[in-house]
Amino acid sequence: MKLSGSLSEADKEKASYEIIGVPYDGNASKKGSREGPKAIRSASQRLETFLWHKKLELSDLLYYDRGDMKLEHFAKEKIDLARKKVFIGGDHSISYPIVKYLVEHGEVAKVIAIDAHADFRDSYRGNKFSNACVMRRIAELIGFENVIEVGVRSSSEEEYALIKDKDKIMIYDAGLLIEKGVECVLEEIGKGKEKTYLSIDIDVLDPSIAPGVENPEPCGMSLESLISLIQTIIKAEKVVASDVVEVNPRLDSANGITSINSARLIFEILACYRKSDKRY
Ligand SMILES: [Mn+2]
Repeated sequence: MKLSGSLSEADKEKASYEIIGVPYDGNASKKGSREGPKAIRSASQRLETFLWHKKLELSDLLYYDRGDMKLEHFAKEKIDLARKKVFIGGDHSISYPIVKYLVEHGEVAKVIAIDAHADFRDSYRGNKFSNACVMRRIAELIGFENVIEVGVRSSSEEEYALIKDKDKIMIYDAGLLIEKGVECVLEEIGKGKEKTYLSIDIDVLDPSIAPGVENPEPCGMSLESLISLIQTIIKAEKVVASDVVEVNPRLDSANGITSINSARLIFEILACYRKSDKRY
């Protein structure tokens, strides 16, 4: 099953954007996010392909869902870099090999993470590549000054001590977004010309609307605020790829609301790509 609105196999050459599932949860403590891509594709079928608020038909966005990729392929295979991408996780650890691949191919120099958690542990339960360490590994790879975290409302004291230094990591935490509104990120975002990767951990949403996650964190964002934040970022930055990670269907409510909200979020990302695309 493809994401709703995807071009058919026969028409894939027309695609401006590409969807890739990464069904991997090897670095999560609670397994199940490997089922995320399948659940999100299935949930997307339950939504209309006409986005009412934008008066936009999804099939007009010209994207192709190429199916799933194994994580190890990011080290071995050649990935077509001509099209902007959305990766569907998978636990958050998938962002590191993807970013590493894109950095090594000159496609990414900056990473913006939208997440309830800082994910800045050096190691978690003996695993340096745990989903709890992913932003630390990315910061070590691209430089701490090239990482921006948005929506954070949880970390250990040790992580906080490391990242509170403003010269190291720019953070717009959950409190700041509520106090100043999501547009406050424009103080920092959109100033450079670097190609950017946007990583979205679905647990940034409030657990009441995204219960299907490994680490639900109270007092999260509304879907409307998150969409508005993503629109602000994609309008201002040169975002070449995004991911939506940490959807765990095994922990979701019976109506699959976490997958439904994630499918909708992916539609919104694609619509933002199209809007910021000078070809249209
Ligand atoms: Mn998280």
